[in-house]
Amino acid sequence: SDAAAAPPRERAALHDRAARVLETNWTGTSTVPSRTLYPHQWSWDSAFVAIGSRHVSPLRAQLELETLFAAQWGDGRVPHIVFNPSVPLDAYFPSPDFWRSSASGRAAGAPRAVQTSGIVQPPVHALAAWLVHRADPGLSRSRSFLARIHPKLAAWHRYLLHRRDLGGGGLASVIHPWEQGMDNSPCWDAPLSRIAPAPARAFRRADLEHGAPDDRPTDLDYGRYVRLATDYRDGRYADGQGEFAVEDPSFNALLIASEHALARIACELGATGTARHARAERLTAALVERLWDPATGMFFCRDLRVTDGHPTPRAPGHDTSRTATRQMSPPALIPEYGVSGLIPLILPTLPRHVTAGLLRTARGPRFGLGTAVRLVPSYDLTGPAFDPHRYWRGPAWFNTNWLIERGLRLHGEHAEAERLRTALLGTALDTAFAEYVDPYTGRGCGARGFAWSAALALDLLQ
Ligand code: 9WN
Repeated sequence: SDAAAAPPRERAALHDRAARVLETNWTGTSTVPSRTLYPHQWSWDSAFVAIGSRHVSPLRAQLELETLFAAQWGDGRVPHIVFNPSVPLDAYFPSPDFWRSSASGRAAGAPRAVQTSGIVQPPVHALAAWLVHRADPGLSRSRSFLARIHPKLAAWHRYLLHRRDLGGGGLASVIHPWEQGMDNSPCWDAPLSRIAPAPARAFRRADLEHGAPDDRPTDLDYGRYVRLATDYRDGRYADGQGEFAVEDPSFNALLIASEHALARIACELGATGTARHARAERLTAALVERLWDPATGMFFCRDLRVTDGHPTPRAPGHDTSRTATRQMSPPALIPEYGVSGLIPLILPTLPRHVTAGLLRTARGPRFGLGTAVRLVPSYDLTGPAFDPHRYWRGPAWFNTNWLIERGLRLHGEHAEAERLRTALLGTALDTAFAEYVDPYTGRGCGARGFAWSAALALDLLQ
């Protein structure tokens, strides 16, 4: 169907159905990504949900972010999951008894009142907060929404830029694939291959009760996810010591977009945004310097634990790790074309040759934008690991396509943005807001009634 160009009645139907998904997934204080597969609050999901729910209830959108930030740790990190205590422990793995945030996270300032995970997710929150404010500035001012959330957002960014600059080049690193949000992307295959998996008997996968095994990460992936998370927890969530450390283009592009949003928030609060904008500029330069490959026209992930093809010795601690990695020769870019490498398109001040190169890559055979596919895939259509149904190894996702649509519009590619918007809305309606879809056919995979699919469709309808 062609919902964007559709008559008002179909647009109204799409609006109502999307709003109903958000209503169904609302718990009273936040929104679950899926009632079956993900029954707690997820960090970047909540940011995308707020971006959409602001069109239905600006108050709810504010509460969504406030609930998440109520679980912020003392060191500034925003946990990737905030657990709902009324959900049974076995409904999702890893559960609160795995993370043990209030015990193992004490040194890092984990909250006492709520149970959370100890890793993070992409920092879309300042961008979301700014968009939520703009949906109803009167309500926002009357609740001092920005004034209350601004210091928390600032602490969150401070954590990422100081504690997570593990490469010493100014960018934030992720220390687990779950942090970047594209769990089993082929970009992680090389760095994950060095991780000894936890034995299968050490955990029970609750996801397989709701998702088809062929659409989900493998047991071997899970063994490695569990190993990394266990080591981080047992190290009391101190940063800089783990065997996995990657600088990712999408994670950092979202951080930069959020820095720009924080600048606007600061201005709205009567301060100056100049320093923030300047920092966003410096980060953009670092992103290009460290992750851009001019020869291929793509941003790649940088594996900080490899130098010239050889694993580097593990850094003993945070401060020393910065000096240690700086003295070594530059670590390796991972030559896998994940959609993460296209997300910097959302940045307003990329050098013109970079934007042009990215657009060429997006329209080329690897991503098929405007030619081969309905929606942009999560991974290289021509790559050996491509699988149109397996999670982040090929399927198209609504959040990444929403970001690319935004990037296209930002760079003046209006016709292409409009085509993508139309395809996104049609696919959302046809699949009942699937979690992800086959990029060629648009057939739905994973959960239905997935919150960010509905929320971002609502946003695109405006
Ligand atoms: C692990 C909630 C989350 C998303 C991620 C997506 C998936 C979790 C999982 O679901 O990850 O965090 O159990 O697979 O990959 O992007 O935030 O929707």
